[in-house]
Amino acid sequence: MKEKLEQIKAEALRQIEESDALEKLNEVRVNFLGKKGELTAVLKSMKDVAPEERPKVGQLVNETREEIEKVLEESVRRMEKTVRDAKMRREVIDVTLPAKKNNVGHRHPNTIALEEVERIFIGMGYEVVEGPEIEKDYYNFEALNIPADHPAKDEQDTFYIDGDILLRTQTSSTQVHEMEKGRLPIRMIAPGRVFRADEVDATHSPSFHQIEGLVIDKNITFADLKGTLAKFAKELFGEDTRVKFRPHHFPFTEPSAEMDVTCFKCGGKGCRFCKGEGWIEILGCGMVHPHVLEMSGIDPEQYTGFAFGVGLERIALLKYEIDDMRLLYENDIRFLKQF
Ligand code: 2NM
Repeated sequence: MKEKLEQIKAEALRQIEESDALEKLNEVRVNFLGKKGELTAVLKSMKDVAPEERPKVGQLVNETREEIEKVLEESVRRMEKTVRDAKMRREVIDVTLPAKKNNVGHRHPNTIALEEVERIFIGMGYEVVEGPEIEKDYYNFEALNIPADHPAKDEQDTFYIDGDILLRTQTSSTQVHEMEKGRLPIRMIAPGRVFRADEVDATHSPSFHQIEGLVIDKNITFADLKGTLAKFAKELFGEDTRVKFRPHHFPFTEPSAEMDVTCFKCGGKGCRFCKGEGWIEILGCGMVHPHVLEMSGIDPEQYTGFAFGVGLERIALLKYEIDDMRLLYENDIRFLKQF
């Protein structure tokens, strides 16, 4: 019996020695110390041992069990430490490394300028309306009183897609859609991307942005136009800004004008910024042509209105004193993050 126990112990220790994983050690425990294990089998065979020998054999079995358990515990502890050490090495974090910089973007100067213009007109009760960039010839030209032989319709100025489908050259087409809905009065601005077949230079791009405004109601006069646009200029460029209207021509307004603002750098005295003029041209405007109203189903005997158009890039360039429009489109972070 003693020999048998020695054998079991030797075999258990050998298997413990050979184990290279916690699962294997557990197998050894089950095989030798478990309910159906070898030592338990020895205890069960006690009935074959002479009664006076039993306490002695029992003690031997217990000693063997304790020895195996002791070695097993040690092995388990050693193996757990090895596994833990390996995990520590694998998951090492260098807390002295500088933290990753969180690069938060911000609005493009065009967007800043657009939101500023929108804020001003929303404050005066205007709605912001967007329309399609692809338009029918009718909405871009004909409904705006621009005749078939007008130079703006030339293929050199307009991107045609197919026959009478084109990329809008102004956002007035959005105003026409709004007038056609027949919901009066109208107080709206139409911001958006427009397209013209221009070569790229410091002041031109084949794709740029416009904000056009339209007011239609009973008894709207040129005085409303002047008051509204003077207020707009003061909000945008400062309270001291004065405005001046010069006669102009647009097919869709009559009379038409261009509006200048006093240079916000020199206050009108003349400086490098305004090229010594004291004035800076800012937008085109006029009273909506009666024929334009009529074509969209509005009775010009009952209703009158004014409209204006301003280039978004022009405002962004002026406001942020940028001298080349291309900078707005190159997406150079070093440039953009200054605003
Ligand atoms: C401008 C200048 C003057 C304009 C006209 C209209 C409409 F749809 F009512 F006829 N919308 N925008 C207009 C008038 C645009 O841009 C320089």
